[in-house]
Amino acid sequence: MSSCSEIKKQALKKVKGAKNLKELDRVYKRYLGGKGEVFLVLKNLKDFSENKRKEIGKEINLVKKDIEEAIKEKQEALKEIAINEIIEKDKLDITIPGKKIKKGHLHPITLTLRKIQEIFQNMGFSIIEGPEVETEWYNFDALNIPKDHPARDAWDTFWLQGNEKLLLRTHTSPVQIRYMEKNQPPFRIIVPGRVFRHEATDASHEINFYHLEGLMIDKQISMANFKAVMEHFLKSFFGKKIKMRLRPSFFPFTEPSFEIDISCVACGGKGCSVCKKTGWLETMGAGMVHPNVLKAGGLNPKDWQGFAFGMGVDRLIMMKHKINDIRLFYNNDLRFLKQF
Ligand code: FA5
Repeated sequence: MSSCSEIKKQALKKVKGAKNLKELDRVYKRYLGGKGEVFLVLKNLKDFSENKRKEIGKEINLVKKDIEEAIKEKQEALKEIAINEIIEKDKLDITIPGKKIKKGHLHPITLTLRKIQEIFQNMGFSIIEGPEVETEWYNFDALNIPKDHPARDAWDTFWLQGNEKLLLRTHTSPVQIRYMEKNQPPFRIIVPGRVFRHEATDASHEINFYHLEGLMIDKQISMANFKAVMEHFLKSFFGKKIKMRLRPSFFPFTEPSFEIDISCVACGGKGCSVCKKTGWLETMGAGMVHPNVLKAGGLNPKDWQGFAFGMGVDRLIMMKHKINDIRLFYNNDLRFLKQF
């Protein structure tokens, strides 16, 4: 059995050297536990004479008290260290660069529609929408295309099953009539939207694509006004160097009618494979609104006149970005879409 002073010396040394609470607990058990060193001294007291018993008893109780105090003190210190370690581990380092969140972006058609809308809004045009499911009346009859008229052949139509009179609109022109019915001129509107045609798809034809219609009605709106509006639009969209020309054409809902061409964006008008050596690219149909259309919209052609136009948005983007297949817009191929 070690002497009391030896026990105290060893115990305090071990308390001091304990690196964590677990180690300290082991020290406690060794010296103050049920079968620890202090216990052994107390257990063996009976073997001593009364005087010696008193002396050792007093001494070992003091040793026990000192060890207890030293352990308590060390326990506090180790607890604080442990807490600081946890805080340090969980500490938020605001200087670490954040993780980049992968963001999607708008489809090229949406981006282009927004750009076109902005140009027309700056010229005072309002943006109007219409239904994609139309009646035969708005899509054809009201636009001066009566039943059995050969002009209907120009628009291969998806008729909705079970109802001969409903169809998926083949152009955004029906919104001309819908707007005239509810609004009194003067007005100028554009109508962006999805249209549908029952056609075989190829590099320049889709069955579902986008149109942007335009309509301006007032007392004295002329083709000169149209030319000015269109020239501003095309130069804003394609760039100042673009040249524009009007070419006679036919649409039942305009008289006179014309096609708008721009100088080829690929060769600048010299002639190449993109423009089929003509130097020109077709951008849209247009014309002065036919009196029958004004009448169908509830307006008197003697009081009002104006122009209308309709462009294929997909084809405009194809020209601008030199895209050679319209189907790329609808295939959801990220390699293509990420380029915009
Ligand atoms: C029309 O649809 C007329 N409503 C346009 C118009 C409005 C003329 C107002 C006069 C006044 P067209 O069928 O040509 O016109 O179509 C307009 C444009 O849509 C074309 O110039 C072309 O760029 C685009 N387009 C036509 N068919 C397809 C198709 N299958 N896929 C993609 N674009 C097409």
